[in-house]
Amino acid sequence: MSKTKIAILGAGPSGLAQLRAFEALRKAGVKDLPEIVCYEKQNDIGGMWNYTWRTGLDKNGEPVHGSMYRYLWSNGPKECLEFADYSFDRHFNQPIPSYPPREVLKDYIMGRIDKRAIFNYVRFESPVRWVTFDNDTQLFSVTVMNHKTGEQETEEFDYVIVATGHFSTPNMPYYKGMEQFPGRVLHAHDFRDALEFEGQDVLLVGGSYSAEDIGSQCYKYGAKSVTISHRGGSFGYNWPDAISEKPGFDYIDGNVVHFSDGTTQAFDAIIMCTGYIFHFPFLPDELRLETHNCLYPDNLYKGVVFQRNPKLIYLGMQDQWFTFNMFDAQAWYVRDVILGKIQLPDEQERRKDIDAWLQRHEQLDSDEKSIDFQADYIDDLTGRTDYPSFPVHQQAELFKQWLEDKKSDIMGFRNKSYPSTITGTMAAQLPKPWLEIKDDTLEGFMALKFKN
Ligand code: FAD
Ligand code: NA7
Repeated sequence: MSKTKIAILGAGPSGLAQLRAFEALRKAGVKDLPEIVCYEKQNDIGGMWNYTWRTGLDKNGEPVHGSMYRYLWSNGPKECLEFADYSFDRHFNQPIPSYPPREVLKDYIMGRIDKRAIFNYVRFESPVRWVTFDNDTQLFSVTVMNHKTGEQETEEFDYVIVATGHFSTPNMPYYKGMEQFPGRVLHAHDFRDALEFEGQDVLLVGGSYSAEDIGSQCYKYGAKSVTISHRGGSFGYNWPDAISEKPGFDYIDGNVVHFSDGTTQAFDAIIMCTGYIFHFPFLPDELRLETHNCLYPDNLYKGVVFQRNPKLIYLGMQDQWFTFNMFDAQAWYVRDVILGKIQLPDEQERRKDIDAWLQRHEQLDSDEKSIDFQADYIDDLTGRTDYPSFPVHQQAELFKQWLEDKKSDIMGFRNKSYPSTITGTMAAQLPKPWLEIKDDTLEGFMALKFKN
């Protein structure tokens, strides 16, 4: 009998979790594991966590995947994303603060990966171009552009696992007058360096993470004023004097923005923090997940198995309170489904399960309940595999504390420390406030004299 073949699309945290799930078995001496190929558009693993100065197209003419920017620090406590089988203490040999910068978090995420083993599976600079499924052979054909050889390649697989992320293709609305605005109009996806906006009056459009974080960054790095236009209401934060909130806006006239409350204001730049669209240009209609950013996309059994074709898997498609440990929980579950250790119920039973989660999802009316919902979802998955159990509900409580800390001090929440739910160690404290620490490099951060 020929070996089962699996294609993993993307080597970001989700795709890597899937590779690790199989690698864990190989290391344990399990024989006859499936053959795996992971196609990655970039020339490295790490997905969104690879900082790139590029915007627009990459060196191969492919859309740049990265939306992360310089000076990005973790937006939630690191204790909420700590791996059960690889603690921060183990990686850094000392307690570090709860909110590390991007490079530090990336170092941690990569620390537990056996690169030599993982690199064997990954074909870099190989964006997936097209996927089809043949009902007769029950096989997928995956066509990729191999930029290293300059040739397109097609291979057949039993399973396809889509792990291409969903915070990369901008949702860019149009407002009348944008084309005549004299300053820069950019999407958060193309924001790289807050220093560009030093001394400027900046408008941020959006009411979620990107707006609040890029707004805070611009303030930290010397913007003259920061205004956040939030069509859905207010953040409810105590912003410093240079940051203010406005409702939605109707149009732009020259450099003046006309807000829906009748007020007007002139700006030097507009940053559209209006979120991202789910974009799978390599999938035909019958295989494509259609959803928006939410905690439980429809048509995914257990949040991962595509309802119309259970040999097609989607990882990490949820909006994310939890990230890395949720991807692990998904990857271990998917692995065991593929290996036949977990039997999928029939289509009708799967539908019932999806509907039960969707019903609960519809009733979520607070951040606290949403956090518990995602913690329950993770619990449901980990209970079905041998993934080391971890105190996901304790991590949920930390997330709730984080929400409170943001409300009481939006510019100071990153100075807080929380205990690890894995080792019990209390995080170290920053030696001075986050607002005053401008160097976000791994070396710069680790050279800070943390207080215990
Ligand atoms: P991604 O990291 O997006 O990886 C997807 C991979 O697929 C990429 O490597 C990409 O190159 C590849 N790919 C895409 N298309 C193709 C194709 N056609 N063919 C082949 N390969 C392809 N999470 C946190 O936990 N903490 C944070 O502080 C945090 N901050 C964030 C800040 C920003 C600005 C953004 C955008 C996200 C942030 N996140 C944060 C969430 C982040 O998305 C996840 O942590 C994580 O990166 C998701 O992993 P993923 O593998 O699902 O997707
Ligand atoms: P999100 O969390 O999807 O939020 C997008 C925001 O953009 C949200 O507040 C939307 O308002 C707003 N939006 C969307 N369309 C419009 C239009 N047309 N006009 C005005 N405002 C609009 O995306 P983020 O980029 O903030 O965060 C994504 C990830 O990046 C996150 O997980 C972080 O880890 C980093 P609405 O709520 O629909 O009224």
